[in-house]
Amino acid sequence: MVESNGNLENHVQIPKIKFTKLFINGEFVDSVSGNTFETIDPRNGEIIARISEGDKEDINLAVKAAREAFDNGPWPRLAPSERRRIMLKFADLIVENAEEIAALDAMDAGKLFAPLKNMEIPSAAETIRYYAGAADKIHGTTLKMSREIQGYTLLEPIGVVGHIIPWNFPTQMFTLKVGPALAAGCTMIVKPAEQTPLSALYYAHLAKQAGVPDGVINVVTGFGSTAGAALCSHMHVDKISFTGSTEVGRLVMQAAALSNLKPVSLELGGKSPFIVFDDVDVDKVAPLALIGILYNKGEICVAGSRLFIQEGIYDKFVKKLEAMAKTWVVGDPFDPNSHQGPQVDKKQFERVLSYIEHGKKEGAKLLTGGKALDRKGYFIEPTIFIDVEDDMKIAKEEIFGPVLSVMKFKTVEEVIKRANCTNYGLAAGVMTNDLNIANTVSRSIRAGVIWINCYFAFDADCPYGGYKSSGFERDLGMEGLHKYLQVKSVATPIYNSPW
Ligand code: TXE
Repeated sequence: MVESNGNLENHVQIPKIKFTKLFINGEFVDSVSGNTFETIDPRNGEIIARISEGDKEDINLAVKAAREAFDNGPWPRLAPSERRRIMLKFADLIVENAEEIAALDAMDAGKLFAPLKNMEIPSAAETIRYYAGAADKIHGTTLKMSREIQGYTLLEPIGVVGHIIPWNFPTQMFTLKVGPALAAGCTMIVKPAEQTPLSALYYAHLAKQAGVPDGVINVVTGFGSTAGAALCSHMHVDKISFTGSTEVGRLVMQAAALSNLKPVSLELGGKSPFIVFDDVDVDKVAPLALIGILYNKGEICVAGSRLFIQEGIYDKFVKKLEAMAKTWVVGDPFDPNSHQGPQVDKKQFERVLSYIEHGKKEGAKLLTGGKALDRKGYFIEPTIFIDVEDDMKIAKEEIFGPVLSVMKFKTVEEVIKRANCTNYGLAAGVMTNDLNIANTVSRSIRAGVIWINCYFAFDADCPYGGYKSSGFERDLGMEGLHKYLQVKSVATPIYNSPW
């Protein structure tokens, strides 16, 4: 690992923070209590800004605004092509402001500035465009129920949606939830993660500028156990779309069940297997395996955190990983040389370090890394454990950091069994040139996304989500739209039809 200490001021202008208040009914407002909380820069632990702390009363106000906008406002009643036009404008504004938004997410979440600006934010705008294109293609079906009865289905917006989003991809999470809900004609309240409130407030401002009517998108910043919980148990919220931890996913479902039985969709944690067979080109696949765990400093639900390598290439592959990890640059996310920034906050930083300690104690062999960087901020060395056993804590639990567990296997049957031996089921990677093995493993792994000879292949059109404790329902693709729609069946008699 190499540490970067580049001179950052030459690279990027750090923006002034413009939006720090709740966004309710088209206005930036203080929280009812007047309370604020600090959002912290993980590069140094310093305060970036104080943000309004929304609580139950603010959620009530936001839901009231969203309810009114849904029940009586223009958005669900607009011609779909008009919704499309406004959404396309919103996407254009995102692209125009990509540099500023990238700087906000980089500062708030410790994410690398360059990939944010050049890839993640443009792709988030594409997600809005994808759903803008879908807005006027939401069709029901016609049903010939019998000679005497004609039927059809209407796809209607589900209503007021609560989106609860995490901190690891503040931009992507905002757009992949807000985009389809807007296209469907819903109104919504977004509760961003307390660690990363900045870009969500910025997006609210851009959406207003694009012409999204007041009350359609509301953003309530604040904590999960207060604002988030109030949203989930609100009687006038029609749906919750949640991305976060499996533990909180359970609470979300419980709150939904105990209030108005609103449907929920959950995208939760993962412990995804990255499986490498003997026949691959090690020089090509090893970099993919490394990126599979270290992208976004391991703070990604689909991280390939369990690396299974077939015995014939195990030693060679491990050597290659070690060599690459030595040149991996950890440092300031604004430095274009950095490959990895700091963990999002002190809590996650300590959590990851405690898993590393567990790995050492459990007897896994440390190949690289294993500690924090000796500097301010929440930086952790890229850490690779080899000779990991399936039942070790580091092989079973989601670490959500730059920590890889490497395991050796012999046969296809064995690796399928071991890969599936987890409560999670979000993603898997299968690296082989043998088509039959690739197809067999893909069919056999109980996970929502399988990548064959690639990893992190995302697209707005490609649904993703989990099996088992990784959650249910899908984000992205047309599946990601349909969860914001209700199906209404309408039937009517036809008299004297000869057909
Ligand atoms: O998640 P939380 P945390 C996993 C990852 C990580 C761990 C803990 O393993 O290390 O979860 O992260 C809101 N009612 N993932 O503690 O608490 C909260 O305010 C309603 C995987 O940050 O689940 C935030 O907006 N909402 C994941 C969101 O839930 C509540 C991404 C996520 O926070 C709430 C993040 C409550 N009672 C963490 N409590 C992924 N799938 O990508 C909290 N929240």
